[in-house]
Amino acid sequence: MTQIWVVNPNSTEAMTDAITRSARAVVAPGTSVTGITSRSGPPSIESHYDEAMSVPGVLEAIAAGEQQGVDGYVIACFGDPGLYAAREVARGPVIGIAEAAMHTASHLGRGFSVVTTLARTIGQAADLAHRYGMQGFCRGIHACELPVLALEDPDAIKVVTEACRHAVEADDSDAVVLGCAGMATMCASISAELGVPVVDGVTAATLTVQSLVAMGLGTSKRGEFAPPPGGYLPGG
Ligand code: 5HY
Repeated sequence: MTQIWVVNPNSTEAMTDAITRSARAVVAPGTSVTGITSRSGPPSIESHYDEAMSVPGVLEAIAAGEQQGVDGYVIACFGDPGLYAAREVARGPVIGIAEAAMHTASHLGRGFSVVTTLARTIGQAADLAHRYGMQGFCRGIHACELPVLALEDPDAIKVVTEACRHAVEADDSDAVVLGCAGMATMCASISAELGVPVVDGVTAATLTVQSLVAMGLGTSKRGEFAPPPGGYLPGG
């Protein structure tokens, strides 16, 4: 049995539940998905400050997973908070939803648009596209101007769908990357409505972890992602 932990860096349990359902819906028999809610992250992550505050909770979760022999991890927040630090802690693969969604979208067309929550996070998404070598594919980053926790409102899907429609037209893009874990449950509906591939990072990252584990691949411990030399981990 392959054991994947999907770590929600924010502390909102309802969001973890929705994220976990999305991940469980796509994994193969023989893979188990456990949703983990950060014990110390902010209720939602929508600024540099929130992101920094979320990192210790992510690392604590990864450290606990290592003690339980977890095979791989998803960091289920679009800023990929603590991704590289988590790789130092984990033996198996650790994949962020932004990196997974962008890489997946790059296989589906010449260019994609990212649709995120608040405009203030556009710079962070642009930094990530750069960090992952996705500048050549990322044609634009757009905000729907809904805060993360408002995505749970029944009307939110209409707002996000219209933002995606606008993004595809404005950028002349072939695919959309959803810029928040809270949009995971909207993915199929938006794709059907717009007629272009819409990529949710939660499912993309979960299946990437599953594939890497199936190939017997884990985080390289040769250099940068070797265990942290001080050995200090949050929570012990
Ligand atoms: C996320 N925040 O995926 C990010 C997205 C954002 O709490 N989960 C959060 O809005 O930047």
